[in-house]
Amino acid sequence: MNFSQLAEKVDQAAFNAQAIQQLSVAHQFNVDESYEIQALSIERRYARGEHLIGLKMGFTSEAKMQQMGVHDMIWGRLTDDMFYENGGEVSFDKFIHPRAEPEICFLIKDKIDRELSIAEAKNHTEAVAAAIEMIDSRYENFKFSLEDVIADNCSSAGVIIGPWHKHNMPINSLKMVLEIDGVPVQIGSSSAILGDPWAALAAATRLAAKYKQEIPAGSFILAGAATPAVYLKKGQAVKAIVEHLGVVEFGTV
Ligand code: OOG
Ligand code: MG
Repeated sequence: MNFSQLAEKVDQAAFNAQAIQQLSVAHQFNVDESYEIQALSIERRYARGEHLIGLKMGFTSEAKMQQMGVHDMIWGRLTDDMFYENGGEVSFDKFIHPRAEPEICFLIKDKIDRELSIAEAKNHTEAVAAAIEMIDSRYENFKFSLEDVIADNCSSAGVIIGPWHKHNMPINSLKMVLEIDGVPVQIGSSSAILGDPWAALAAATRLAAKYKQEIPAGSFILAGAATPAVYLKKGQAVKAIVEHLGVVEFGTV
């Protein structure tokens, strides 16, 4: 199978919410090639009328790397089809086995097309917010290699963003809590994200430049989860509370 056929496989798995075997069981490809497969799978979404709304970083915390057994930073693309309003409902129809994780999101002010330092990245940022990412691996049992998960657009499935705050507000060492039905299920700190969530934004600029993905003005960039992700069920109230950044929440139906 060539890369566009592999891209079609992961894309169809996402589109039909039907899990598939890990690609790496039957096919060999390296990390750069897995980003090619990801780009081709996103092209299929664009062809269906979706558009890019931002990027997400993954495995930027020890907690996430431990949980998934993958030990390298990854990045994926977010499209408008994955966006849900804060306070709204998220229907399970589009998902296979969704999980939620508490995140920090950046709103980009000016287009970025090169690697930026943390200081430069701050200057390109308009605002920061608490967010919840929904991830939904297209692979059976949510199991994958580094190459598999990159090819699968890093399990990207949903993003819900809380109220925006000025970009110059301190975001280090903020307490981050994920609650389900009012019960805290994960508690972490924003400094678990590469020691400083801004470092995740700088890393996003480096990886996006390496793989020739421009970051448009107005994009959202997710810094990566501070805690392990939690499986969701229908009928739950899911909420992240981030110190100083406030609350982001949705219900599953
Ligand atoms: C891959 C996505 C990782 C994060 O925040 O670390 C990620 C996965 O865990 O399925 O989004
Ligand atoms: Mg994430």
